[in-house]
Amino acid sequence: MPLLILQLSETMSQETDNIYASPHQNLSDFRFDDQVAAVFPDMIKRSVPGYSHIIGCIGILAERYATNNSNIYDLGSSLGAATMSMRHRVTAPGVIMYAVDNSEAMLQRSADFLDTEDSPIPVKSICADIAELTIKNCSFAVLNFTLQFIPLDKRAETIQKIYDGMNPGGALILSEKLTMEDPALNNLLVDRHHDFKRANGYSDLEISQKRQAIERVLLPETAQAHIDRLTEAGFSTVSQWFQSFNFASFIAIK
Ligand code: GEK
Repeated sequence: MPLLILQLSETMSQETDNIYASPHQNLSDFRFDDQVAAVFPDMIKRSVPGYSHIIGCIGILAERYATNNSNIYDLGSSLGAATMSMRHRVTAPGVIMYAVDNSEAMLQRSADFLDTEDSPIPVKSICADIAELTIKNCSFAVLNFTLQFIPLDKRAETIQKIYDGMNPGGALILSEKLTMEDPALNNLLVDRHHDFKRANGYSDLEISQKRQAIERVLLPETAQAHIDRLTEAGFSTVSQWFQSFNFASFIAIK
């Protein structure tokens, strides 16, 4: 295992996700509450193909784009895996990192474990809706599987705000679950994603209950919809740099 991923797995909680292992009579919508925060590292690694790879690459990209005395934003930071990856790689002096999430449960745990790290880069944890956040003097921003939880009608203004608060030459990493325009390809990739979850130990019951709980909360869009929105906001270079099944990541450079 690469050193960074090894460190992240060792530092974060090792609790196994079995939230949907037994039948739920009344399935409520998925929420980032304390129960989810407690098992989050296990849940995301077993559910999102390529997650650990993307986290490692976010650190490498942040190192390239961070400029002296600028701000870096991890938007929807959960337990701070991307923040930690960036903190391990960024060398530009005077950088301040902002870990932003609207789940108190996530942010509390993330602050606890980022505090245990010895680093010259300060991290400010902010409990806020990223659609309401002020972004300024930004050299690098991360939306790693977060925009998909923002209501569709708030996504354009959220991306616009990031663009407006970014310095020229800065970059945004946007990772998302996708829906494919071609229905046959979409079914193929959705099924392979479920195979990926089965291969990681989730039962058919867990997969179907999680799917039901999350379908009104996580609203995926096509790759083209993301590319169009980033381009309309003003980013001059927009490119998809990663995909595994129906999970992808984009880079947008101002
Ligand atoms: C990682 N980026 O480990 N404002 C702020 N936070 C939000 C909002 C919002 N409006 N909506 C959702 N969130 C992380 C993984 S998880 C992805 C991101 C997943 C937060 C939510 O509380 C959760 O912590 C995160 O976005 C999404 O690299 O679970 O699939």
